Amino acid sequence: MSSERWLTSKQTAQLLGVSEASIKRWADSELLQSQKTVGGHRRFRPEDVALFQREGGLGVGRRTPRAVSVVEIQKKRHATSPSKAKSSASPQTLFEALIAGRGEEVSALLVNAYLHGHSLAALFDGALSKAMRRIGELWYEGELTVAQEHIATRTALDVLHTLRRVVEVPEENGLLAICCSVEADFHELPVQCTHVLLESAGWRVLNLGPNTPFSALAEVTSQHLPQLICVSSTILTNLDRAVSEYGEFRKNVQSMKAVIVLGGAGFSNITIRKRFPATLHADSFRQLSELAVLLATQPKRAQADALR
Ligand code: B12
Repeated sequence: MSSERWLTSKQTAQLLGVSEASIKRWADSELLQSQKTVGGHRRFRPEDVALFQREGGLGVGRRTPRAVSVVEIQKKRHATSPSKAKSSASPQTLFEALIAGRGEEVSALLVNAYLHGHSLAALFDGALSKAMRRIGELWYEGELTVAQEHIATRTALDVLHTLRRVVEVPEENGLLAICCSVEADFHELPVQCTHVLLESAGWRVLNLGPNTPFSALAEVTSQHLPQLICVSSTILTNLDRAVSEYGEFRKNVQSMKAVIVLGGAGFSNITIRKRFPATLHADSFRQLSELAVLLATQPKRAQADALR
C-alpha cells in the first residue's frame, strides 16, 4: 500500500465533513470500502471516497431504494427545522408498513424523517411507539393476529439495526452505558431504541437485551463499571422479588456512582417508582437523550438535575 495514495480515517472524515467515528462505523459495516494496514489502521482510496459521496453517501442506495448522502445529512440535519420538514413519519403510515412487514418502507420513512431534522428520541417517542401501541390495541381487540404483531415487531427491530448504521455518530465520549429490560420482560424494542439513542450521543453501549435478571446486570456492572445504566420494563412480574433484587443491585451501583435510568410502562406508576429509586424515572426517550448529553458534557449538573 503506497502511503500517499491512501487516506487515513481522519482525512476521510475531514473530506466528507463528518466525525471519524462515523467513518469507522461505515467502514466496519462495509458501506465505505477500506483496507487495513499491517498495523490495523484503516485506509481509504480517494476514488472509493469520491464514489461513496457521489453514489449517495451512506451506500443505502445500493441496498434500499432511497439514496442518502453524507453531505445531505450535514445540510439537512443542520439547516432544516423539524417543524418545517415535509417528511415526517406518520404513525398511521408507519403502522400500515409495519404490519405488512415492509421493512424498506419503514426504513425510508424513519431515515427520511431523521434526515429532515427529527431527532431519534422524537421518532421513538412519537411515530414508532404510537404505531406499536396501535398494534397492541388491535391485537388485544382481536383485530390483528399474533403473526401480524410479530411481523411488525421483527420489522421494527430490523429497521432499528438499519438506523444504527445510518445515523451519524459523534466521536465517542469515552463513557459506557449498559441497557437491558427486566427479567421476564421480552419486549425488546425499547432496549434497542435506548441502544441506538445512546450511541448517537457518543456513548459506547453494552446491550444485554430483554429478560435480564438484576443479578446478571449487577455482575456486568461490576465488570465494566459503566457511567449509565438504563433498564426498561414494559411488564413487571414478581414485584416483591424484583424490588428486593433491585435493592441489592442498587447498593452495588451506588458505590460505583453510576447513574440509573428506569423507563417503560412497568415503572410508570408512582407507587412502583418509590419502590425502585433511581436517578431518573424516564417517561420518554427525550428525557434520556437530554440526560445522556448532559452527563457527557456536565456530569455533576446532570446528576443534580436528574435527582431533583
Ligand atoms: C411487541 C409486543 C410484544 C412482543 C415483544 C417482542 C419483542 N421481541 O420485543 C411479544 C409478542 C413478545 C409480546 C408479549 C407479551 N405482551 Co406485549 N406488546 C407488544 C406491543 C405491541 C409493542 C411494545 C413495543 O415494543 N413498543 C415500542 C416501545 C418503543 O414503546 P413503549 O413500550 O410504549 O415505550 C415508551 C415509553 O414507555 C418509554 N420507554 C419504554 N422503555 C423505556 C426504557 C428507557 C430507558 C426509557 C428512557 C424510556 C422507555 O419510551 C417509549 C416511547 O416513549 C405492546 C403494545 C404497547 N402498548 O406498547 C404490547 C403490550 C405491552 N404487551 C402486552 C401483553 C399483555 C403481553 C403478553 C403478556 C401477552 C401474552 N398473553 O403472552 C406477553 C408478555 C411477554 C413478556 N413476559 O414480556 C400488553 C401489556 C398490558 C399490561 N400493561 O400488562 C400490551 C400493552 C398490549 C396490549 N394492548 O394489551 N408483546
